[in-house]
Amino acid sequence: MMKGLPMQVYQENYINSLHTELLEMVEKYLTPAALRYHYSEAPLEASIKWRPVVLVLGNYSSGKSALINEFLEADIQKTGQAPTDDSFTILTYDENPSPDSPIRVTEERDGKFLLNDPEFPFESMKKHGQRFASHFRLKKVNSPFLKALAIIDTPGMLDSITERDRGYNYQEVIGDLAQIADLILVLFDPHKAGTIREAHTSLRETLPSRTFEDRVLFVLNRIDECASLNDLLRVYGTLCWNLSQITGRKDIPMIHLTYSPRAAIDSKNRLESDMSYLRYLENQREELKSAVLGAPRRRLDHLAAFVETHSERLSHMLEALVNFQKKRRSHRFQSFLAGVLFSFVGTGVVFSSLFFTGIIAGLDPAILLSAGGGISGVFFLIWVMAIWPVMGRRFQNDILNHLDDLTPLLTQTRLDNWQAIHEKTAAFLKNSNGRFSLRTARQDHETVLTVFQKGSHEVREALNELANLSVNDSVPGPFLASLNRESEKSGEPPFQM
Ligand SMILES: Nc1nc2c(ncn2[C@@H]2O[C@H](COP(=O)(O)OP(=O)(O)O)[C@@H](O)[C@H]2O)c(=O)[nH]1
Ligand SMILES: [Mg+2]
Repeated sequence: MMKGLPMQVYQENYINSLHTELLEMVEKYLTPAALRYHYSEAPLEASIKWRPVVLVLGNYSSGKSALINEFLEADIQKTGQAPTDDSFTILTYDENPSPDSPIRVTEERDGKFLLNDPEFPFESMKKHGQRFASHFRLKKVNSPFLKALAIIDTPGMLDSITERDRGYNYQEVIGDLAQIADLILVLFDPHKAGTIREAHTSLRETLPSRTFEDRVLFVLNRIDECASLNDLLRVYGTLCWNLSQITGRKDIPMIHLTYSPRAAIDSKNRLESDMSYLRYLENQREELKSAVLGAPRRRLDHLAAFVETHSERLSHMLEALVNFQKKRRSHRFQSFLAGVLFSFVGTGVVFSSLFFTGIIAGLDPAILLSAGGGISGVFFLIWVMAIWPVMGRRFQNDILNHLDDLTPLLTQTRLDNWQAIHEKTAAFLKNSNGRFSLRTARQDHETVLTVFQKGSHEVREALNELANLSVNDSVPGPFLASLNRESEKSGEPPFQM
């Protein structure tokens, strides 16, 4: 480690250089092949080269906007009891205002701008249409909290409103944003501690299963509205039960408990209830905050998983294409030979019939030879023009009908990968008519495979090293543990359940 550099700075530099390296790997080695074989329509890095992203989901009025305001330390997002804000808002940093100017929105951009500017990772979301575009915006804010990340505030999920009423497919939008996001907060409030099926389904469907657990954080918000500790525990229990019903798992995911003091100030029932338990949970907001601030670190994991997934899939696709091209080549060679044979046999048949009818008896051998050459040429031409293309088409259809035979699919991982690229492979073979260079495909396969085998390995080692460096990392502890830690500080007996 470099001497004289504070650990924090060293870590930041390490994260930055690893980030740059990973992006370069994608840009230099994966994207050219991905574009060439239509694995992807846009450069692969388009969705991941922007800043780390934190996506905030939850029911309407679960306090998403209020919590974000809490993080930003200013009233940037509108809050209110009724469904107040039906927009997706990207909150990102603006460093231009002088450091001592109050935290505020310094610039606003609308959806059309966001969806068309390649600087942002949202171009692929144009497909969600006009109605979505008009519910999509960006705010630049000079809050230090946003220095290294962007937050996406979302409209709440509404059980009563159908997809059609929104005018765009909410679940698909959430799915696309979730793929860009490095951290996803899913918020609940004590009043509706169970209605998150909509979010969960779209997250489950869009996030690779191995990243779901690392990327999603559950938050029980507005806990100041519980009348007592008992009430809080009841709500917590309900939420755990509902989560396990939805996730289908018995183990309970970690749930952060928090509330927004800014919003709680004007809460009515505050005086009537026994709020003493709240002070044990104050640290939860700080933990949540540092988990959110840890998004750049998560971005690295996200990137590493991204490189791993895409290099693995792309190399599988290339393996199939190389095998296809090899088969096509030997098929073409065989049909060429068949063509030669066909013209020889044809010429032989013509000659022998002419010979037996006596037409060519006594002709000069030189004339016979050139006539033979001409006839076999005509036969070969017939072959090339009429029969060869038919055989080629049959070969192509055969392959397309038995695409699974192109590569061995012996393990579940290979089966899963194949599922993800099967259609792309078929489409590429169909559109290119099988005309692509075997040499280039081989080289591309080698490059992508090296990225998958060596690159991913090196990245994982680097990430481990980074984990070992961690000072007081942002890994948040479970809520009861933090209760106990708090009581240790205050000298009071820890909670017993
Ligand atoms: N008491 C209390 N009220 C909150 C809290 N968070 C939000 N609210 C209030 O709940 C309402 C909905 O909050 P909002 O942030 O707009 O919810 P969103 O729809 O999820 O963005 C607003 O009236 C907020 O003032 C909280 O932690 N405690
Ligand atoms: Mg809101």
